[in-house]
This record gives sequence, C-alpha cells and structure tokens, in this order.
Amino acid sequence: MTIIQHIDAREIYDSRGRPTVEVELHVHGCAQAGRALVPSGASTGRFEALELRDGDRGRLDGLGVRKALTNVRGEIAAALIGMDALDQHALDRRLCELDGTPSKARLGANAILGVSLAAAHATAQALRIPLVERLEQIWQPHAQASPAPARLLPLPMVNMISGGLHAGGNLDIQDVLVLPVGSASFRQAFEWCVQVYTCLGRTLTAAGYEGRLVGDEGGYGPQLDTGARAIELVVEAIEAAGFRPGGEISVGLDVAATHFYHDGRYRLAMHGAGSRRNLDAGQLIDELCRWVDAYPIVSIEDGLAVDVWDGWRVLTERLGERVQLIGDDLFVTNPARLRRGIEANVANSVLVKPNQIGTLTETLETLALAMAAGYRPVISARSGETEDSTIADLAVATGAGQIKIGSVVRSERLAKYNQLLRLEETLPGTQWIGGRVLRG
Ligand code: 2PG
Ligand code: MG
Repeated sequence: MTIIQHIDAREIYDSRGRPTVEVELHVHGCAQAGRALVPSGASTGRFEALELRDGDRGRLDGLGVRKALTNVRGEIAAALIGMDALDQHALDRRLCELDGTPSKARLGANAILGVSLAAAHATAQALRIPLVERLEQIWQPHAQASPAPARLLPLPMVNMISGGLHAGGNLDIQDVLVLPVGSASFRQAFEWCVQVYTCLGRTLTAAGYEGRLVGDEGGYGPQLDTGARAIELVVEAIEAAGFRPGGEISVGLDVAATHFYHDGRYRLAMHGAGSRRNLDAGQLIDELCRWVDAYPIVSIEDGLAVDVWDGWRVLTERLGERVQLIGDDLFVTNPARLRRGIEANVANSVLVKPNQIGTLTETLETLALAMAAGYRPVISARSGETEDSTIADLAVATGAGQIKIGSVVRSERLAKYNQLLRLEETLPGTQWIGGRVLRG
C-alpha cells in the first residue's frame, strides 16, 4: 500500500519570489500524492547542506531549480520507486547514499528534502492519519532518548524587528523577538504577540520611525542605529500592549553575528555616526552581557560567528546559566557539529531547520541528540518560506518545545501558526508548558 510508485517535482516560488522545489510523491493504494515545498534561507550558514541552483545567469539571476527537478525526476525517482515509503529511515539513508557527498551537493539538499518530506506526507495519507501522527510514528525510535512530553505545543519566539540580511542591512542584528513566556496556552501566546506587534507599529510611528515597512519575515524594518535601540522599542511595545516585560513577555535576539564578522572583527554600526565600531569577540560578549543586564532577554541566537569555538565557549561560560544560547549557523542542524558543541560545552540550545541538513531522519537525529544532552531544540522556518506547514506538525510530534516562524503577518508564516492553533484545538492530549520550557 505504501510502495513508491511515482515521484514528480515542479519549480514553484517562495515568499521572496525566488524559485524553489515542490515534490509530489505517489504511493500505491493512495490516489492523492504527498506534497512538500522546500524553504530557503538568506543568512545561510557556511556549513549548511547545499541548495542546488541552476546558476544560469540568463534566467532568474541563476536561482532556478531545474537541475534539482531533473535530479528528483531522474536519478532519485529511479532509485526510490519500488521502495516502501513507510520505512522513512531506509528511504532517507538511500537518498544520502545516492548523493554520496557530505553536503548533498551533487543532487541538492532542496531536491532531497522535498522527497524526504513528501514521503512522510504520502504515507500519512495512505494510512489515513494526520501528518502529525505520522511524524510521531517516524519520531518514535528517536523519542526513547528524549525526556520531552508528548504532544507539546511549542512556545513561539516571534520576530518584531528585523535587520541584517532580512531587512536591507538597516540594523546589524537580524531579529529582535518576543517570547510570551507567561501565557496559558498557544492561542493566548500568539494573541499576545499580535497585540505587541500592533503596538510596536504605533510605537515606531510615534517615535518618528517607519512603522509599516517590514522585512522578509514580516518583522518591522525601521532604520535604527543600534541593536540596543531596537530592543528598547520592543520593550516599550510590550509595555504599551499592557504586559510586564520579563514577566508575561520576554525578549529574544538572533544576532546572526557571522553576517557582520569580517577578518576576525565584528563590525557594528555606531550610534549617530557614519563609521562603524570594530569589536573583537570579547567586546561583543561584553556588549551582549550589558544587554542581558539591561533588558529582559532570555534567548540569544548566534551571538558570535560560526566556527569561533573559543569565543563561543567564553560566551557560554558568561551567559549560559542565565540565557538560552542558540546555535544556528554554528550547528546547522548537523548532528556531527552539534556533537562537537556538546563536547566543547558550547551553547545550550540548537536551531533545527530541516533544509539545513536535508532529510527528515537527520533532522530527527539532531533533535534527539539535543534533547538527550539537555540542549533545548527550537524548530525554525527560513526567511524564504512557502505555505507548507510541516514544521508546525513536526514541532508537536517531537515535543521540541519551541518554534521560530518569523513575525505574525504574511501568510507563509501564518500557515504554520494557524496549523498550531488547529492542532491545539483538535489534537487530543496536547500539552502546554509555555515559558517553563526555558527552565527545563
Ligand atoms: C535564521 C533564519 C530564520 P535564514 O537566521 O535563524 O530567521 O534566517 O532562513 O535567512 O537563515
Ligand atoms: Mg539564525
């Protein structure tokens, strides 16, 4: 019933209007195909699995994905047709072997992930169960190692102000986010974030900034001089919405430091001046510590650049007890890189993006590894997204505990939030631990 019969792919477009891969996978005994749409990052980590682009300058700036489609329809389909899609692990292993490179550079991680996720969708349909239940089945062998409660609705960290590569470089740090740590349900958590977002628009306009233009993930993109100013404005908006900063709603940052790191220095804009400050790792850590002292910050992602392991160790020593330190570009959802981080006592949390590694099985391995080591996983969307909402189901199926999807506007974001609202309401036995996830 779940033997793979046919695999097809098409070029579709993501939320930035860039081409991306959609895969449809058919199994015997189910008329409807399983479908998956692949997202795409802008602030991509150097060690991510490779997204195969055509590189043909004459078409769509070389961003076309026709080569990836050819790989899906040709080599991948030939290898997978006749396999049982129910054995997700065997299927993903076959995909990795077929590619044969450590970064999936030959067939493309976009081609491979599309097939891997489409198989999960196809088997859910063939078994006539919701995707979340199918993902629970696939997660089961990994779950033994994890202490996570089942069917946990994730605490969202929600983008309010965007900078870095997501908003035209108007601000050094990439995201200032809010975490509704005091909310009593996912629905309430999301509602609170919407209230803060609405107030922030007004706060920005009242302070003389542009309060309507948004970055790639829907966060506001005002022209601000410093990260501290962005954090202050978000704290003001939390208060204006009637919440206690650090009580009901806390703040998170994605510094995305790799993207302003050049020749061993962090080049930060300077308040009110055209020139830049050149900080070394120690000085940037000092700055982050000052921010943590001054503002209700509970989570910092990519506080330092990728591969400055010594700096990361110092950052972890200084802030690891007080703050969630997430490795995104640092770990790139790669079990081997995460293992290195765990052994070196670096960070205490990992961002999990399926397209950074390229298969569902490897994504689950990273999740299980993190949970077993007490590193908190945060499932994450990309800055270039689609209407595919698989990561919402994935977060609930694995009990990951946290999710980062972007802001509260733009339908590629809402597709996931709305799916979480649906799951909270309709899936039996869901749990909510809210901000307690940050202490676990
Ligand atoms: C990040 C992600 C999502 P991108 O840095 O965490 O916000 O951005 O998809 O551009 O890598
Ligand atoms: Mg990041």
